[in-house]
Amino acid sequence: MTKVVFKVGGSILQELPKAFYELLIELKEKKICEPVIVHGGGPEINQALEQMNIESTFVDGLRVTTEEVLEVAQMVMSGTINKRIVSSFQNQNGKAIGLSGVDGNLLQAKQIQNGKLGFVGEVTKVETFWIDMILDAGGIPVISPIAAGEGETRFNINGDTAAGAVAEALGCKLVLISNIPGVMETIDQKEVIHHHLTKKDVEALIDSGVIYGGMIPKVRSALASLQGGVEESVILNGLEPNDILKYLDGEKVGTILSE
Ligand code: X2W
Repeated sequence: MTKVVFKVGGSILQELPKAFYELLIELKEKKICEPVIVHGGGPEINQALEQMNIESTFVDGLRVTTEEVLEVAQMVMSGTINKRIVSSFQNQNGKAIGLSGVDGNLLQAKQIQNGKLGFVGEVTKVETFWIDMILDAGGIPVISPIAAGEGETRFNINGDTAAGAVAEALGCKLVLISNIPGVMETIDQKEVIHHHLTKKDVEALIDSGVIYGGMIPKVRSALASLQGGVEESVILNGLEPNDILKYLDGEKVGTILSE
């Protein structure tokens, strides 16, 4: 059965309807595809750091990760958020297994930018064995983007690049779950969706102001997933789970992004 990686970012998590989890369980049960979840958690890490009075800064969208920040990122993503997603699946009678990239060396990583960002890494290897094992046993893997480095080192990985790396390793599609139908543009007072954009198109649309505000981080995150190594990723609306079904049926929904 074909696998599909679904990236669920921290900002959409609270909004996802029960129907989203139901649909993914159904896709698996009906053997339409094997869902694999990779999640983020940026906003909740921010909140936790604030509560603990720990400062955190970003360079080009990546969180500068000190040892202290890493512990909080791991706590929030591999603990709270990962288990919340697992519970949401299980609440709909799905079988979900949560794990972080550290478990079984699922995601192996090395430091980037000579340590300028602290414990921020890029994925060098994905032990797909564990993912396949869970899938074969009838489970839905739910993966948090903390990765294993040399020895006991762990790295904080951007959720989108982690999802891209997992999709690349599995040789499968990557769906970025969003709360918009895709990249929209108003032409002749009508909202149209751009169904296919390259990296260049995206930059041009940002420059011309068509892609603006909250849409910028969304497309940038889609581009970041391409850096994870996947050939193309698609932005779909998680608030309309039927869009996922339509996409898998080959219908034109959402926005496909490619190099
Ligand atoms: C991210 C990981 C979480 C993430 C962070 O610490 O915020 C880095 O920036 P979203 O919700 O998918 O944005 N890691 C290195 O990517 O969360």
